[in-house]
Formats: sequence, structure tokens, C-alpha cells
Amino acid sequence: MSFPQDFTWGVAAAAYQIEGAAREDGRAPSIWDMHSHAPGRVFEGHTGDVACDHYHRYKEDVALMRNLGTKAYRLSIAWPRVIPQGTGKPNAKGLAFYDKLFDELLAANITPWVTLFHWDLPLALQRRGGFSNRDMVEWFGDYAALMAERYGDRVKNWITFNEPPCTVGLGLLDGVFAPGYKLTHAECLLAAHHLLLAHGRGVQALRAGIKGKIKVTLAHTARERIPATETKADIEAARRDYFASTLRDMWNLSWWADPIMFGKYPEDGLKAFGAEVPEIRTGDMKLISQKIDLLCYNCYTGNRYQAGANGQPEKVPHSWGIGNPRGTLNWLQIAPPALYWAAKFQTERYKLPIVFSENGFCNTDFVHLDGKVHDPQRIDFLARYLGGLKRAASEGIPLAGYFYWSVMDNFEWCEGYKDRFGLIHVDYQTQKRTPKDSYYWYRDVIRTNGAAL
Ligand code: PNW
Repeated sequence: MSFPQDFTWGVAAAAYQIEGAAREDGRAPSIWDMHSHAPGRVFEGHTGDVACDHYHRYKEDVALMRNLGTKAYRLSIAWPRVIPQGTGKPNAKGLAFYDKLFDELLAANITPWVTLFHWDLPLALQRRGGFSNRDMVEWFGDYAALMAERYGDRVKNWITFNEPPCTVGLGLLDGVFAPGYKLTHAECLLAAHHLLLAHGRGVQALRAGIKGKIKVTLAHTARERIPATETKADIEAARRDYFASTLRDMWNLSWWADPIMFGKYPEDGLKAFGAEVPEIRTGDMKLISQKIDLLCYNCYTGNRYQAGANGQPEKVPHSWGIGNPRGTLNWLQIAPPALYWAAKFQTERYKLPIVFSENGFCNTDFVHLDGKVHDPQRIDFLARYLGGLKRAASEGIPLAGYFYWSVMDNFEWCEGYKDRFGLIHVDYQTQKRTPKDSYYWYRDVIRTNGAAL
């Protein structure tokens, strides 16, 4: 058995990381404009002001995607571009940009997958408390309703939020990402609850506003747990650690996913966090657990686990073999079986097909030669990771799709433009795009529905 016939091969990006045009056509600032302009927050003071200038070059970018043969493109809408103050009056020029982009994509036979929130919260909403304010539920619901009304005729695949652990953990607890707050753990659990409620309201708004069949989900992320050996004991130890919900850094997958799938927070987390758990009002869990259509997951890295004394999960040092490429981001240590185990563990627990909405590799040690960009490390990375995905497909694990992060080099948040994830190289001085070797390699994978792997 290999990849399903209707398997979605895609590429991904997000608004603030590629669009630029930060002060054009009525776009208002987001928390990431504030954060990137604050001294010391982002590598060498880089900002998303210009980024890849995708706002003006989207036609060229879609043409490159068409040549890649990608079936789908995951993008995000910049909330501060379409509703500058977050609530109230929409911005006609901002709305028109995504009209043009969707039309261009559909004309190229590329299916848009749209994320409503990929971290660029309108600054005006942060001034009103952002995710700490329960009004977020209605702000987001109204935004989702407008997007459904405007684009629902052309967009059928929707992701409400990207990676809640980054928004709440990195943004509100650690203060590394925008808005750079250091709230208490209890305050973060409350913000997390509001985010989940907003997701539920968003799902309702999308379903109410769009005729016909749509797919709605939320893009989770976590660090994978990979069994040290494939004995039953190690597999169960890895699974147990993966779904434990007692970490205090907001990276518990089940804390985010169980409420959506099962309508309740995990027992172990409720017990461990005790009085820090926020008030859960009547109707809250029902709103959060609106039916979603598939699991959606950003998968990058992981660690190996074995069963220790009495089956307790134990982390073991990992080495995935000589010659493994190494990402230039500290947290991005290569773990090739990650896609396989993420797919297996999640589909077994939550019983829906899974789409990988991100997976990718960043490096700086590629080589320009004869007008080409040689990035054998990325090809090596892809071959190893997609091997895990292929194994999942061959075992009949329900897979809906895979999106490479990212279609092109872009603004890598706190790392600025230093770390490059793209299949397409961007020269930020001239905005010249050059497909890397990996672009052509991935093109063959797409064309053959994975048979080239
Ligand atoms: C994702 N981690 O972020 C984001 O969705 C993208 O916007 C980003 O460019 C990409 O991955 C690469 O960083 C993550 O610490 C940030 O495990 C951190 C982690 C995972 C994903």
C-alpha cells in the first residue's frame, strides 16, 4: 500500500513571514510588528516590514508553486490587514488582496488551505488584553464569520489557530515571542482556555457561513516521542509520555487536543495544575469540542524514550545515525521517524485522519554555483522524514496530506532572515527567487504521489 490517491502534497507559509507591505493599503500593526521593532527581540533587528514582498510578488510566487506541481498551498490571512483594529470596520484593500491571491491560486489548480491565526494578532486587540480577555472568543468568531462570508465560495479547507503552545507558551509565558509577556502559569492556562473557546466559536462561524462541505481543524504541535526500540514496552512508554499533560511550559499536546476531541481536559493535568486551572463555565467544553474534520499537526523534532523501571518513560540520548543533517535552530534536532510516530499515536488516540500542516528543515550551509542553489542537506532531511511518512502510509494509517515548511525562505520569527527553510531561495537584497535543488526533488515526489521516495 502507498499514499492514498487523494493525498494532498503541499507547501506552506504564513502572512507575517512573507508578505511585507506592513504599512500599506490600510494594514494596522500586529503584535509581531511591535515585537520585531523592539530592540533585542529579533536577530540583528530584522522585521517583517518587507519580508519576501509577497504582497506585491504573489503572482510570481504562485507561478513558482505551479511549476512545483503542488496540489495545495497553506497560507495565513493577516487579521490586521483585513480588520485593522481586530474588530469593527473591515479594510477593503486588505480583503481585495486575498481575493486576488485565491483567484490566482485556483487558476493555477492549487487548493488554498487557510490559517486564520498565525500569530499576527492586531496590536489593538493586545491593548485590550489579547488572549487574556475572554472577549477574544467573540472577536475571533466575528473575524472568522467575515472570512467565511468573503472567501467561503473559494476556500474549503480552514485551520483556526496555528500552534497554540507557541502563542501561549513562547508568547505569554516565556516572553520570547510576541507580545513578549511573562505571565504566571495560571494566567497562561486561562489564556489557553480562551484560545480553545475562540477556536470553537471559529469552527461554528465557518460552518454557519459557508455552504457545502468544508474541512475545519486546528494546527497542533509538540515534540515527538519516538520509542527507543520497537518493543511493546518502549512503544507504550513513548506513547504515555507523548500524551502526558503535566509539563509546565504549555507544550502538552493532550492539554490542547483532548478538550477539542473529548470535551474535557486530561485528568493528569487537572490534578497536577490544581488551583491554577481556570474556571470552566457551563457550555465551555461543548463550545470547545465542536466537531472537527481531521487532525492537523506541525511536526519537526523529537526525542527517544524507553521503558525504565516499572514502565516509566525515560528519555534516552538520540543519534539517528552518521551523516544526519543538522538544523541550524537549536530546537530543531533531526528525528526522522517523527512523522511515523506522530501519525500513529495521534490517529490511534483521536481516530481521525491526520494532515501534516508543516515539516521542514532550515540551514545556512547551502551553496550557490552556476546560478543554482545546492542544498543536499534538505534533500537528505526530506528523504529521511518522508520515509517515516511512507511507512505510515504502507501500514494503512489514515493520512490526509503533507505540507513542506516552507515554500520559500522567509522571516523566521526571532531568528529573522538568518535561518532558511525554503524550497525556493530568496535573495533579500534583490527579491530574486531561485528554486533550490530540493524544490526539484520534491517536485518528483509530488508528481509520482510519493513513488519516487
Ligand atoms: C513553526 N518548537 O514554529 C511555525 O508554525 C512557523 O511559522 C515557523 O516558521 C516554523 O515552525 C519553523 O520554526 C515552531 O520549539 C516554533 O518545537 C517552535 C517549535 C516548533 C514550531
